[in-house]
Amino acid sequence: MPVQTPLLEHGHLVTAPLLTAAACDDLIAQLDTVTIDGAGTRNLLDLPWCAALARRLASAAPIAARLPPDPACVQCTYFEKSPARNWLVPLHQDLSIPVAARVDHPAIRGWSEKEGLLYAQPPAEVLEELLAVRLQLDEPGEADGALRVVPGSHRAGILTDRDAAALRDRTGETTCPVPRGGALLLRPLLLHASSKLAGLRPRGVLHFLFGPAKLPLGLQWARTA
Ligand SMILES: O=C(O)CCC(=O)C(=O)O
Repeated sequence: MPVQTPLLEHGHLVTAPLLTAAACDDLIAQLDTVTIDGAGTRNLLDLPWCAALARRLASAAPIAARLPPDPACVQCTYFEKSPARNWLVPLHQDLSIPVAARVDHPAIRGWSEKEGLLYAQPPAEVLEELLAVRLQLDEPGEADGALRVVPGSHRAGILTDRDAAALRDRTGETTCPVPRGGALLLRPLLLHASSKLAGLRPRGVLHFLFGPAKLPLGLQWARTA
């Protein structure tokens, strides 16, 4: 029986550590060999260690209980903030998914290409089935640019920028500190934002996206693990 609360209610949930500090150190060492342009890189699922980690996370109890039947990991992005590579993201929902090929359907919009992969924006019903798992690799600092979310906003459908800001102003934001090796689970439609790092400690996050292995509307995932 899938567990939904409080994810169903608030759209986000922080787990206890799923990985040890030594396992986080190993991942940081692996990531040192990956080229990162800008805020992060999106195509990590091609790497065998990353696909293996995705499968391990999918079987961890707090995550397994919240995945759809027949789940697949469909993307892994590394987001790194450090004093040398500092950035912020304004309030948004994650609307784009990586797909194998273009499908002409009026309900599918926002076609784009990033790092050689094709992305589409499917309707809200498809996005509602997805779960993002953001694994915290570094010891969190006080001023580490943690994600801020607007609780419950994942139930409001796809929002315009204006409606998103109005909902944030009405509801308020919650900051989501995550322990090292723990994960922030969130629904991609949950409004989220993050500030620049204010301290000196880096913040590395592996952002996995899980969904049902099969997509509707003739869409196919670009890759799965
Ligand atoms: O890692 C962050 O601070 C924000 C990343 C982001 O924009 C996202 O997960 O959609």
